[in-house]
Amino acid sequence: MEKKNIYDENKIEVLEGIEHVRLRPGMYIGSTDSRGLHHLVFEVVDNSIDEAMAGFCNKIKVTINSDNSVTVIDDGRGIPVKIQPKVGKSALEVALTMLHAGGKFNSGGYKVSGGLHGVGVSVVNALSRWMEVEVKREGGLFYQKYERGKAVTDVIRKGDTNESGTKITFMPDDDIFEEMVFSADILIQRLREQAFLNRGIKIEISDERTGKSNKFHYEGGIVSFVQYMNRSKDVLHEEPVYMSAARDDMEVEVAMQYNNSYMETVISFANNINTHEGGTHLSGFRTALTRSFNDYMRKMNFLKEQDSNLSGEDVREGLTAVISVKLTNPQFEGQTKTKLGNSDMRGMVDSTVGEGISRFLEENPSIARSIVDKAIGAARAREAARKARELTRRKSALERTTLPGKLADCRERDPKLCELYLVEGNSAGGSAKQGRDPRIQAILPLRGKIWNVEKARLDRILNNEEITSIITALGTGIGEEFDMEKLRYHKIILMADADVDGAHIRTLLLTFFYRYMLPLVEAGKVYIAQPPLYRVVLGKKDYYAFNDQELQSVMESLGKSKGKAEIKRFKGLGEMVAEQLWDTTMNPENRTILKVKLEDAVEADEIFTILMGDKVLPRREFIFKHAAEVQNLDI
Ligand code: 0RA
Repeated sequence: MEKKNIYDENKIEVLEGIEHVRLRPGMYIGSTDSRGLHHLVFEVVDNSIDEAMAGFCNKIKVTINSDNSVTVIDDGRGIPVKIQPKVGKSALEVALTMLHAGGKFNSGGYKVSGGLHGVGVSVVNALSRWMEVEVKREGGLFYQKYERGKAVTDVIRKGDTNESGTKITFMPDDDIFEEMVFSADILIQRLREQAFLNRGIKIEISDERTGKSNKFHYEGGIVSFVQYMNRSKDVLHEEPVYMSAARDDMEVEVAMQYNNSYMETVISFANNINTHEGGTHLSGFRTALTRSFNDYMRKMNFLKEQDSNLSGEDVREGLTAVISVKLTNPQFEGQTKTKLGNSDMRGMVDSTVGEGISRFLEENPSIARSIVDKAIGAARAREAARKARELTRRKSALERTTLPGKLADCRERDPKLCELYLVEGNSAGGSAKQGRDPRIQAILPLRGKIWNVEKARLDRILNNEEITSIITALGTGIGEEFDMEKLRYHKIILMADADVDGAHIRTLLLTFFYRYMLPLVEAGKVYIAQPPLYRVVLGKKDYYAFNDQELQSVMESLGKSKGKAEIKRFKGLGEMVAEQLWDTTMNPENRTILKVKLEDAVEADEIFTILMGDKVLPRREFIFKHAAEVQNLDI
């Protein structure tokens, strides 16, 4: 109520803390599902662990009671009970009923803030149907009960005791939680982890519903943690490497051990919170590990001058490690607020791990040798895997079944009636799309200079987008997997300009068909379109000629009027409008198409091999030999 007055004075309208927690539980504990339910237990346990970190508590007992309430008992100093003069209430009641008021003001420990942790027991109280607290302190046993976050009794002194500690029992409120049943396994997992992270602490969990109980106590701390994670693995060295440092208000602890698997298991914590998203401490660890190994390997000549450094992944293969840091003002960032942001921590971990690993490698040459061998093996395997991936990627591109976006398909579904035009150049592709018979003719435009980028190796062009789109459009697959039954068009017509680029494309495509789709060529399904070379315009009439000889006969046939005729030479397909292209080159009624014979393909392959092969001599010879025939051979 006092709090409300303060807010009123400041004219800020807010709900009183407890009410707000019940109205928006997600803001305080993340969710109201099973995750949120278990978070309640961890929140209470965290307080006991803080007490342990401060050096006042060494035993924590968690009980899942038969009625599904949970009890957490510790042997710490006990929550203070004295009346707080400012509020006129027991410190215990303030801690349990006012938001944040009970916060973590323990002396020796590190204040936990950020994330969903450290919201305080008052939040757990607010989300509980009822809660009972017993405090042993200052010679007495004190008790108070709450319902939905509000005190329903005074703080009662129930008796005398010489002991100290806190016992909290709570029943989650089923108005709030969708899931009400506690999982012993979830609690066990987390409590074991906390026992590893806080060396020496004794944590017991018992489940009254089943009568089972577990005790966790590890004098080895995170070294035990690493051994536990590696318990069913073959390790490369018996003792984990342990490194630690403390300065100012920061503490760093790292334990690591290699096993002979290929897994990397590196987990990091800041103030006992699992930093799933990593952060500065993890990146400091990784940098130092990679650097130390590479330095050592250079020094020992495991890496020669010409060898490149091992990657971080290589040196982490088979590594199990725990990084645990403690600091006063942790910054938690990232999607789930589990990424440590404090930049000081990077250097602190880097120097601790750098020194620690270097010393370990120097002092344990035979272990060092086995780890180094493993890392070198990892580097080789990674290179092999990369190559294999490249191959599969190539394969999957070839096996792709969705038709290429650039393909203007025909409507007819009977392959025997269908034709596919492979058209050089986008503008010609556009005219062809407009001019075609869309019922039976499909158009696939191809970029002009497919092969200049691909130089030398034909198998490399299988990664070429133009080539893969041809493969998917045809539907047959290639090489040994070629299947004529799946052919989607029974005429494949190459349509390219009558210039050098056009000749290149034809050579490339014929070579491709010859090497990867030979049955297609043998079955006579590949054709070459014959666009006209000349257009003769006389008044409103157009005549086309496909070569010089034809031009001559066209002119002769015009007789006397040939003086008025205008002769135009087509430089490329792109110069023709859609209608002209249809009339001269695509209309099945009057076009000429040349069937590609096997010999044509063989010749193309030879030309290709010489032009594109990496052997310089035959290529130069070829160019000299054909210099007279071919001009502007821009290769
Ligand atoms: C505030 C001050 C002190 C102890 C605690 C809180 C405390 C809280 C919890 C919650 C569960 N177990 C706990 N144990 C201790 C110590 C004040 C002092 O004695 O100087």
